[in-house]
Amino acid sequence: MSALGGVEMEQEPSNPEGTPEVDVSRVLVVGGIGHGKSSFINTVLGEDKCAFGDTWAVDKTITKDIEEVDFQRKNDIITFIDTPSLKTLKSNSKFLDLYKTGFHAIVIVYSIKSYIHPSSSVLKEVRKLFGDEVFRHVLIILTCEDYLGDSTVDEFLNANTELKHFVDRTRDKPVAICNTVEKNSTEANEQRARCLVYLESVLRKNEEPLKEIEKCSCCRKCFSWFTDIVNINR
Ligand SMILES: Nc1nc2c(ncn2[C@@H]2O[C@H](COP(=O)(O)OP(=O)(O)O)[C@@H](O)[C@H]2O)c(=O)[nH]1
Ligand SMILES: [Mg+2]
Repeated sequence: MSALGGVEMEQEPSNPEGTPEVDVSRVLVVGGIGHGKSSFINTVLGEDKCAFGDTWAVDKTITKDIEEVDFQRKNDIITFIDTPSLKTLKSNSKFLDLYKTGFHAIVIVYSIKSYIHPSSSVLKEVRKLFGDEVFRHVLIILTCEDYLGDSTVDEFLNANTELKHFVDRTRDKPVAICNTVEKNSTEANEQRARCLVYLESVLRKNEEPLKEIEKCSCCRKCFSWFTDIVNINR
């Protein structure tokens, strides 16, 4: 079964307890502190479920730990996974458990606001953590569109070469949004719809989630066989 929303099912499959199974897509949301990860989730949900706040000046995260927020739709559920600093994820047991199950999409939230901490280290961290497979699963959300002023998204990308190179390897264009528009306004509803169209495009292309590759459990043995062979040949 795909991780897609909006797909009409003729007959709903059921689990052993007889309750209908619902498609669940897990969407990991990462990015620098204060770039608007939690606010982005709230924008898509249309309500403030994730705590957010202005702490960029002191590099302190409002989101203290991984938080899963379900977005219940007609035919499926999108579980957004809000995160604190990306650097802490490698040692976060909750993250490591979720990574074993896999993520259907990874949203990198990158702020246009120029004086905020740049996200280039985040792009490096993301590649280090997930490898080049990540490009198939990434959607880049540019927050603080309200700070674009008289420039365009393309001009912003051209001025940020590292981000531009990263974007060139992803399958979809970045989506620029403003998280501070009034919830339920026409503009807010248009933004939600746009984010979901792009997110679904990533989900549709990836039936298999991006997950941690199991390490060979016999590595110690393999290594001892290898050293034996090397010693025999001496
Ligand atoms: N002007 C503006 N402020 C934003 C935008 N997105 C987030 N913010 C503000 O930036 C601050 C940090 O947002 P938050 O979602 O907590 O960032 P996180 O640390 O990445 O989760 C908050 O005060 C938000 O209101 C945006 O698109 N425009
Ligand atoms: Mg947050």
